[in-house]
Amino acid sequence: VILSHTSAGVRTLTLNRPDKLNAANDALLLMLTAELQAADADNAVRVVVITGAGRGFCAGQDLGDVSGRDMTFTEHLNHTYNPLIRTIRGLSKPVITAVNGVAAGAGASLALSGDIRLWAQSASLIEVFSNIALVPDSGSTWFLPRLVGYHRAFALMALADRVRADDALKYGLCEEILADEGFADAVQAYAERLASRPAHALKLTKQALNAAMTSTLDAALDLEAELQQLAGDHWEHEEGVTAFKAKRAPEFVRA
Ligand code: LHQ
Repeated sequence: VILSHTSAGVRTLTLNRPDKLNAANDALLLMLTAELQAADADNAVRVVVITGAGRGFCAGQDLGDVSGRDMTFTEHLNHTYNPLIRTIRGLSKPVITAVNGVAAGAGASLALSGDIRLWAQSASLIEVFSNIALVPDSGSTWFLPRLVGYHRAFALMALADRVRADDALKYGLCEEILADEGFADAVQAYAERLASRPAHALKLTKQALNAAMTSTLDAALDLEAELQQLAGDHWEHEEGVTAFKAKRAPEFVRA
C-alpha cells in the first residue's frame, strides 16, 4: 500500500491504492508512519516526499474499511491518523506533500501537513467531512484556520466545496503549482534542490517554526537564541561562511 523509492537523498513514499483514490485503510496509515520514521533514521535521506499513485492523492478514510470495526472513532484516530500527522510535523527532515490529484477528508489534512506543499495543476482539496456529518480531523482544524483564517476555514468545512489549484495557491494551501505532465519529475527536482540545503539548519528551523505556531514573541526570541547557538556550532555554518568568503557555492552534503 506504500511504495518507497530513494534517489539523490530524496525518499518518495507513494500511497498506492489508486483504484480507490488512495483512500486510507489501517495498513496504509500504519505503514506510512513506519516508513516516515525509517526515513528519519536513515542518514542517506535528506528530504521525504509523500505523493499518490494514479489520479488521486488521498480520498481520506476508506469508508468501506471503517464500518463494523471494533475501535471507537476516538481510538481509531489515536491509533492511526494522529501518530501519522505527529510524525510528519515532528520529522527532523523536510516533508514535501506532492498533491497529484484530489485530497479529501483526512487526505486533505495530510496534504496540508507537509513543510512544502507542491500541487499538480489538476489537484484539488475538499474538506469533505461534513458530507458524511463528521468533524474535520487529522489536523485540519489546526492547519486550515492558520492558513486561511477562521471564516474561510469554516465555510470550506461547512460546505465541502472543492478548492482547485489556483485558489489553493491564492489561499496559501500550496507553495507551487506544477504542470500535470512531468509532475513527478518536477517534484523530484524541487526536492533535490531542498536536499542540497543545510540539513541541520533546516531541522532547527522546522523546530523553531513548529514551536512558534503556538508561542509568544518572547518565547520565540528565546528559542531562536538557543537554536542559533546549535546552528552556529555546526560545520554547516562554517562551510557557509567559508564558501561566501571564497565566492563559491557552499557544499552542505557530506558523506
Ligand atoms: C473511495 C473513497 C473512500 C472508499 C473514493 N473510501 N472508496 C476518520 C476517522 C473515522 C472515521 C471516518 O473518517 C475519518 C477521516 C476521514 O477521512 S472522513 C472522510 C472520508 N472520505 C470521504 O468521505 C470522501 C469520499 N469520496 C468522495 O467524496 C469522492 O470520491 C471524491 C470527491 C474524493 C472524488 O470524487 P471522484 O473524482 O468523482 O471519484 P469517485 O467518487 O468516482 O471515486 C473513485 C473510486 O474511489 C470509487 O470507486 P468505484 O469502485 O466506484 O470506482 C469510489 O468509491 C472510491 N473512493 N473515495 N473515502
